[in-house]
Amino acid sequence: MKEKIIEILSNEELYEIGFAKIEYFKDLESKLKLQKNKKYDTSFQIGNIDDKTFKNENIFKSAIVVLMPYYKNSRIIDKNFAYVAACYHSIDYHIVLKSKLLNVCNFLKTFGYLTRVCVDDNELDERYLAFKAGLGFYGLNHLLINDKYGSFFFIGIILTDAIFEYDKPLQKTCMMCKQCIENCPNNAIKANGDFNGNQCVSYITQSKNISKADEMLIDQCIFGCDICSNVCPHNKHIVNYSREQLVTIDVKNYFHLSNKEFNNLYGNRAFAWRGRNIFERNINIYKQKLEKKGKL
Ligand code: B12
Repeated sequence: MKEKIIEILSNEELYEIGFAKIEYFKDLESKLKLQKNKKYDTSFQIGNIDDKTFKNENIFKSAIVVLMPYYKNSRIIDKNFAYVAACYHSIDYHIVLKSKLLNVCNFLKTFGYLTRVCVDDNELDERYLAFKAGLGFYGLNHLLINDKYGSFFFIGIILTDAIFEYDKPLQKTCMMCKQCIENCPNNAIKANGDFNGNQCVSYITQSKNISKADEMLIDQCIFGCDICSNVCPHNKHIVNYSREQLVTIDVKNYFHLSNKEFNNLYGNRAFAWRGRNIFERNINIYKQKLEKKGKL
């Protein structure tokens, strides 16, 4: 059955596949508790620690975990154009990756197995499940790193009650070069390895109410942040996937869009979930910066 699942996923151009056993993840529990006590959790996290660690009896026995790589060169040299972080350029990965996983679900259902598809919209700790499935190792920047794709990939998961032979986590760490710590613009990545999601510029660009100090952190990349990925040496020599449709915004000639216009233009992009107001607020913050410097 495992071979057939791998074959179905390969036909969808998904090649990094791992199988993890669902059980009570005690080592994760202690890490999540520390994170929570320090108030480093963001408002974007869903579910509680018991859900993430499968502490209670669960109908699912296994997680089939897949990685889908994305285009890594998001940066635009021309300062007159704002852009979004690498993972937001393509057609919404929630839609694309979920649809790629459906054939495996249909296959498992023919044997009477239960399935649930998860892509970034759930209570799971997806990075941890991918780690358990042997697909990568943790970086100091808290991203999961895969030997083939670096950290430029999305994670998709199928939970099922089918039982497999499981993969083992990699016994590896990142190079610990600390480039991510040194280059993080808001000190979100701590020297002791902690990560304060509330300080992450990616979170700030997506948040509704932000302070004047937060505004200072929004720059040419107006949605998400790739700094800790871009400086990571594990991302230097990886294959680049160039099937993306870049989102660039001509700041000088950008005019306010109606909700309908915004949805027509960007409704199928992953950043659209936060709505037009946040998108335009960030463009305006960047525009004002350019104007102040006399560069527009
Ligand atoms: C909320 C969220 C965010 C928040 C908070 C992120 C954070 N680090 O806390 C914000 C908005 C800031 C964010 C930003 C980004 N995100 Co995000 N995000 C999520 C989401 C929805 C939940 C993650 C979460 O809150 N986990 C709980 C926290 C506490 O756990 P954690 O950070 O994973 O780390 C815990 C464990 O993994 C464990 N752990 C850590 N190290 C180790 C080591 C060992 C050995 C072990 C055993 C365990 C362990 O302990 C940690 C607690 O301290 C996930 C999808 C999901 N459901 O998982 C995507 C997800 C993590 N994001 C993703 C992406 C792509 C991004 C961005 C790159 C987007 C961008 N360009 O702006 C940035 C990267 C920022 C960064 N350096 O992490 C990808 C990750 C891809 C990857 N290669 O790792 C995910 C998995 C979405 C997906 N399905 O593809 N994100």
